[in-house]
Amino acid sequence: MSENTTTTPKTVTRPKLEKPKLYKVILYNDDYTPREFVTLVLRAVFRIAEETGYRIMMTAHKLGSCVVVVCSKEIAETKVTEAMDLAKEAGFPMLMKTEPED
Ligand code: TYC
Repeated sequence: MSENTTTTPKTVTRPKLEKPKLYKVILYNDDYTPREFVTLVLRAVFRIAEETGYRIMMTAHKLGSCVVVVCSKEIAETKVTEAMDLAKEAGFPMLMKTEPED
């Protein structure tokens, strides 16, 4: 048999790349934050159009909570901090939380 045969590998191994985890931003209803303020914050912080923001706000108002966006952990946490800082400054108890997507 020849000494200089070349062999082709039968299998190719690729390193498994972890899919980045996604996080939900959830808006919770309360009895004190004005509807207009919630809609305004959704527009200012999440760049959500007024009509969509109104629908998200009304869903939280009626059902108790609503998913605002799904994004990376870092963006979700930054946006929640920005939104809740605005609420705190204005003296409203508006609550948002991040939660890993299942
Ligand atoms: N429930 C509030 C009101 O009637 C409005 C509201 C909606 C507050 C959604 C928070 O996440 C919220 N003024």
